[in-house]
Amino acid sequence: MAVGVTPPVVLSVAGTDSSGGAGIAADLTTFAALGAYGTVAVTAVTAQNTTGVQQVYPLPAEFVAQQLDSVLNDLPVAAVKTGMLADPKIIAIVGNYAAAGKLPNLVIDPVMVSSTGDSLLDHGAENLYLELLEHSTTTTPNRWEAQMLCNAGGLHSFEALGELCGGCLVITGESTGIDRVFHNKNKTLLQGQEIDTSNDHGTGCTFSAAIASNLAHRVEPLEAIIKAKEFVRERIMDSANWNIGNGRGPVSHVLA
Ligand code: PXL
Repeated sequence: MAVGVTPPVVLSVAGTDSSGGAGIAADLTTFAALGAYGTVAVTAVTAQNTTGVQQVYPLPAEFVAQQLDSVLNDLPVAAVKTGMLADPKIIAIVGNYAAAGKLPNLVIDPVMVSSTGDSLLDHGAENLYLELLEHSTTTTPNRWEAQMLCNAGGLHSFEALGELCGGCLVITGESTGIDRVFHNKNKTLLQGQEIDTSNDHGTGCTFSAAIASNLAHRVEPLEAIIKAKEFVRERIMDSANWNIGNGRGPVSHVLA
């Protein structure tokens, strides 16, 4: 067997999902599938399954900071993605690290609600996200999250939100399978097809983790987004007929 080359390191700042489909589990498997080495700073532990979120236990913000220090002080992190940040103090901590330039190629998935409709962010914390977005390379809200961010910031259009973001803004799922990207005052529509499945638990996490992996491999942001969208489409197709749990099942991350 040939000796391997060192993979780029990606950091996931996100919550756990006991059902294994979203959050840290989705991120680490996606990083592995795309040839990146995954590290984590856990923000919250959730008790959930495919039918819903039963309980959320945010970790102390200082402990999230300690995990960030432990990873960043040793490993050569090439890209970072944030998922569920759970509470305002954790968003503020991540914002401080981003402002200090410690979070390279930052992909922000502004997680607010789960695919089952359960809240994953303290109410009122949306406006703290707006400061964090200035430091992002790519931000990946779905259209409801994009609307909540606009409402929190008194922004009257998705274009205005795009201008506030540091890099690309991708608004996912605006209509069947189509995503809209705002970048440098340009707008690009990414076409897609609707896939007939209820197995979509964790697709948002997989998408942002794939973008971060591609950025870590030095792919340019727009291309990183396009490739990630194709990756997610393939993964959803692969698990479209899986039967795991009674609710919205997970997507396949690594099996081909
Ligand atoms: O898909 C959003 C998300 C992110 N992070 C965690 C989650 C979920 C959805 O369930 O559980 C931990």
